[in-house]
Amino acid sequence: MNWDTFLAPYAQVVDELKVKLKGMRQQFEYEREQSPIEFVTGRVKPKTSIIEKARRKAINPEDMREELQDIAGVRVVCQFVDDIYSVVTMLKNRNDFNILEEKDYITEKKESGYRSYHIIIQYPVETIHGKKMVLAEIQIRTLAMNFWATNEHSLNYKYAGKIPKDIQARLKRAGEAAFLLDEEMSKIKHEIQEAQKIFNRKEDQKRKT
Ligand code: 0O2
Repeated sequence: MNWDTFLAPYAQVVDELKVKLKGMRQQFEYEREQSPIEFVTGRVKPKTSIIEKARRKAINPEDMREELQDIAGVRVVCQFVDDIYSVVTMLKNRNDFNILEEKDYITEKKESGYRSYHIIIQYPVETIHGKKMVLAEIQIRTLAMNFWATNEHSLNYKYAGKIPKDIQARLKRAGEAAFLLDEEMSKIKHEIQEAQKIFNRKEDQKRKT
């Protein structure tokens, strides 16, 4: 298989989605409204990870496009938990892709302690051979959930998926602490947003003078 040709439409989806989601954030800024989106990242799954995942899930190479949903992955990071659901609603109202599946790992966290909201979409990409429908995964999570997931991902890499039991237990406790942090911050969301508005106005004035 020619990997460059295989991955090209995925790279295009990631680039296009990043532009669109960052654009949503900018629109909130232009309209002087608090954006539910803090930042957006994206990546195409590396070849070795695709091969490893296909092997682990016993997927035939010719079925990879249909069976592997996260070759193209975009991550939306939010300040507060309810921002996640605002982003989900905004994504559902868009007409430029179809939503195939939603996974709410926030109300139902994973066994590892992982929390995040996943949306699997089917995204139309214009290629030189015509339109191609490409699967992509959008992960939406808070800064605290992202901090936890990034650390857990590093540990999984270090221990090749077999994190020692004592570290696993600590990670679970850290996951609960991160969620408690999210809940506490949600309770003072309006205070924080008021403060951020005042700060932004001051910064704006400084730039103009
Ligand atoms: P990477 O390196 O991020 O690309 P499966 O891999 O079978 O568990 P499935 O069915 O493909 O999962 O879908 P799921 O559960 O929605 O997970 C897809 C992606 O979500 C993962 O991709 C991770 O990015 C993230 N994720 C899911 N569970 C966990 C977790 O317990 N910890 C962390 N840190 N991330 C998680 P990949 O391919 O695993 O990895």
